[in-house]
Amino acid sequence: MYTGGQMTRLTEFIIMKTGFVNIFGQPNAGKSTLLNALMGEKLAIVSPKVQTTRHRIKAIMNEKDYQVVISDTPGIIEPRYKLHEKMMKAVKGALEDSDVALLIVDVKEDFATSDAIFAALHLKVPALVVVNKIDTVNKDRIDEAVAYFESRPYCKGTIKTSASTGINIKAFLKPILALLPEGEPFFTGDDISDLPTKFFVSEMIREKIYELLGDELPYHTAVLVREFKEKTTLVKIVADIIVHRETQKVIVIGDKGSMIKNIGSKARRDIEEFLQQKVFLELFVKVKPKWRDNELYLKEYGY
Ligand SMILES: Nc1nc2c(ncn2[C@@H]2O[C@H](COP(=O)(O)OP(=O)(O)OP(=O)(O)O)[C@@H](O)[C@H]2O)c(=O)[nH]1
Ligand SMILES: [Mg+2]
Repeated sequence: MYTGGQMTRLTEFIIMKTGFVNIFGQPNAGKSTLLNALMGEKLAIVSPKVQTTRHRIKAIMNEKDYQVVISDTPGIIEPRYKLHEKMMKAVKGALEDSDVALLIVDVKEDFATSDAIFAALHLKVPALVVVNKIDTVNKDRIDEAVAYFESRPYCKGTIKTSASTGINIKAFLKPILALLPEGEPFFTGDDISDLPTKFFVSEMIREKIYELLGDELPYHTAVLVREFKEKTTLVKIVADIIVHRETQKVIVIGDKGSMIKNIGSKARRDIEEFLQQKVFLELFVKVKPKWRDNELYLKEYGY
């Protein structure tokens, strides 16, 4: 019996572990830091303030034997503005297409609050609890977290990690890959995200606002990239920083423009690193009262 033809064909099948692995948790638990650590690249902005991430950010991890589409999501909160509702819609979207859920907790924080949030997700897919920030506590506290979450009905296992001090990616992915189905890759080519460059540029500017401006102001701010032009020697970018009130505009501009200059030069450095190109960045500040509750503005700013 001749089987040669079939055998050749069989080797063409790509059998790999594939699926959507989505990260959920309270604000500030380290979701974006974890995504960046797994990707080995800064795709999601990070800050010590809560509610930094406002979108679902999909990133694609490609290896010979797996394709994991991993998503960062906004921290789970009770919505107070339309903007928050959009953020929670992004969480819901990620819940719906998860193959595996990564439920992340800051090991320093009280476990019951995260537990209530995770239970309320009513997950239909297997979940692993990521016990994060283990660099900040002693071993007893880590053991306590593991024992607590392993007793919860939604939890298939725990992963202890410190997303900000370095991750062993292979070891981290092992229990996740074990839960993923086999199939064909969802994405071909070598894109590492489904989001456009403009999105990452506006996020890098927003990150500097979180870093440099006081408590409330970042939450009243959006960034809109109005122009993105690739010239021969550099990329010209024009962006608006949107605030609610004139008084906030004054703060963002700063004394003789010192604050906006600082935001601009810090953001420019990150954007140049990201694009691997020289950047000319021009920033403007615009006042749009109550933009967080205005459908039209929210849409315009990418929410
Ligand atoms: N010490 C320590 N800090 C961490 C670790 N992971 C994250 N952080 C810090 O925790 C803060 C919040 O991290 P993010 O990644 O922005 O948290 P997030 O869950 O994405 O927050 P939101 O987007 O607001 O929901 C930042 O200051 C991080 O540097 C960790 O493993 N150890
Ligand atoms: Mg985040």
